[in-house]
Amino acid sequence: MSEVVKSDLRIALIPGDGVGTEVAAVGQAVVEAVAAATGSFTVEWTEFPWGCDFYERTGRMMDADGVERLRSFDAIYFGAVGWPTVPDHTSLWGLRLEICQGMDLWANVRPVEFLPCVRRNFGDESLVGHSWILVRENSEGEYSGVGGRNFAARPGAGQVAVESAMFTEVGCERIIRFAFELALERPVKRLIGVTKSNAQRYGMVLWDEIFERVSAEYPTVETESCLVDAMAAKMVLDPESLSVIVSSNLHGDVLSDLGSALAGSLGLGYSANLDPSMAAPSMFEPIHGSAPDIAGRGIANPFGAICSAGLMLRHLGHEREARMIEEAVVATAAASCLTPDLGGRATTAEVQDAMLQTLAGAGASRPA
Ligand code: GGG
Repeated sequence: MSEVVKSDLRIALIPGDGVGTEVAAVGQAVVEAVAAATGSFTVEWTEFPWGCDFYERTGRMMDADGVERLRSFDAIYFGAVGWPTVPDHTSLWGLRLEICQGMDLWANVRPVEFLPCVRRNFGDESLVGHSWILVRENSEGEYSGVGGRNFAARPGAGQVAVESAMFTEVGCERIIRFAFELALERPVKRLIGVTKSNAQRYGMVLWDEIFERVSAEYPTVETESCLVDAMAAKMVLDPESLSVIVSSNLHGDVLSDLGSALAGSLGLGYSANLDPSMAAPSMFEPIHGSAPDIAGRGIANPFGAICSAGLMLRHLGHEREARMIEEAVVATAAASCLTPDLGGRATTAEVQDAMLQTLAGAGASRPA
């Protein structure tokens, strides 16, 4: 994912809703700490107040020209979307999907990592250091928005709703090829293509066929096609065997939540919504939502947001700085500085402090 090195970064910041605002602030502080420690880049942040509060005031989740305004940035750093006062389908379609589909950020990369000292209901210590990458198709499939409702005047007896999944050859091929390229970079060159093509015999069979066709171009990558139900079971029963997984929009959404939960918490999951051509700015965010149950209590897990910031720096060409963030996260976890969802007692602010201290030390010990 490493591309052009830019040393004066212009980042659009969209904290969004609930804990999104809390963890995005930590990610921002971590990026600033890396910039200070290395002197290798500066960041100009432009914050947008979009989200459910904005909706309550304006009737929109973001400004009408929001997508066009975002285009001029190098990247977008996002918190979370959703709040009980706004229907979930309104908030999601009005902001996150509006941005991803509006700019065709078609590759959603969602790593899962097993960190030290984290309380997990699953697996043992041998999983620490292991990682998977879930590659989620991010522009079409079940989230194409094709469908409608009718007969609203017949409530309780005759309403009809149709929700169609749309799979295009271009959409399937580009994400599958992207996943193969990613698998090539991994120590274990293994890729699983996920569908439900026994039950859904059009789009998902097209996906399977394209997966098989593209696989012929990557003879060094070991492949397997797996039904999504079997994939969920494999993640639980055979976690060591997995490397890269590629799936449709809905399946990737679900499997990445499962992956993060298996690794210890949804708060760990991080992601990049990429336009691999770099024509549009890519968007980086933790995979979790706004968590209204813990919002405002100062205990949200910031690791997902922090690691998303690391992915953002890597995407903008700052590989060394991305590694600094990843190493500081592992060190913070290894020191058991963990929020309650991971079995610890630390607050969000304490995790931030530990990260900043580690990064300052890493900067001080770096040769000039
Ligand atoms: N930071 C990610 C976020 O806010 N996710 C909320 C959500 O419901 N996402 C659904 C999706 O990823 O499609």
